[in-house]
Amino acid sequence: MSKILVTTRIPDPGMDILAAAGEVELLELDHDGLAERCASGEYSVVVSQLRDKFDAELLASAKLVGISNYAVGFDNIDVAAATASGITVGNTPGVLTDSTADIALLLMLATARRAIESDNLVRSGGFTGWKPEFMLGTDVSGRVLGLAGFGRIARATARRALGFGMTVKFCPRPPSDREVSDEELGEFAGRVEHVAWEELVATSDFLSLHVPLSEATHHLVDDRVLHAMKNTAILINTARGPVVDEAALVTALRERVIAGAGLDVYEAEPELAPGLAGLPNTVLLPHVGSATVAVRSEMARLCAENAAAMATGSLPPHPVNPEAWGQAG
Ligand code: 8YV
Repeated sequence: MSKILVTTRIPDPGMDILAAAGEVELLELDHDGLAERCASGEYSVVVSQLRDKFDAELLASAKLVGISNYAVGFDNIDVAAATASGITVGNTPGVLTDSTADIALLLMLATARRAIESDNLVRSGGFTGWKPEFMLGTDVSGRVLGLAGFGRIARATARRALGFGMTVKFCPRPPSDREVSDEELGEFAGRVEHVAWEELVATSDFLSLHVPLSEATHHLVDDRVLHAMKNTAILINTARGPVVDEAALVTALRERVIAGAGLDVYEAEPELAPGLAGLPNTVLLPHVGSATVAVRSEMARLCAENAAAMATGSLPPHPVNPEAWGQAG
């Protein structure tokens, strides 16, 4: 039986499922090492994470049945190239929706109400007494939240924002658009407004990004878009760093083109664009959208179930490209 290669240890519920499915080898590898192992024919499945880049070259020489990504996103994998090589890709949808939407709200509130600045001030002894015009922030209630994207996490964010008394607008596939049926709107029919990307950018008090990273969304928020936003607006990114031109964002924040940003993801993660860390009008988190004990365990279970299925000859329960199944050379 060929082995399962795990590039980063996942929580125990997942490791247990993998161990029951076959021989598991845990190896942290750089890109060349990963390419070499994938081409070796020793492994049927790789359990990967975002750091592992499966580009077209690696995938063309890979002798694998499947890749099980420990993430809902799969922009680290060239899925078309995987499909061409008959390699099925699995992901972990659904289980991190609420935790990531929580982080979007946390970033909105923390940025608007200056939570980190306030916390630093108290800790450093700067709280010398209450004053009427001290640490004033921005309301969330009554403001417009613009959602770029309208998938699971955007909807969970909308649900929360409506609870905070916000007006919610969305553009389902920026920078272009697409139809959204009443059926797809579901519980949101009559409660959220579908607008064009340009309108979303120009009218949002909070612009929150919920799009996958692709060629179409790379630098979706660039200098031009930042200048089209309100100068009182706050940008929230819990999606993928490269959706924002981070250097342009630093300039826009410094020059008060927009008022603030709450970020969980970065363009060259874990590196930050020069100047970003020094800006007071930002809240910066270390990619923790799915970081709760329960969610990471569930992700491990889904990821391991995908890997175990593929390693033992079945279509994974959460395939990204089911058409690749059974096509491995
Ligand atoms: C993970 C994520 O932290 O699921 C995703 O797409 O971005 C996060 O949940 C990360 O992917 C771990 O690999």
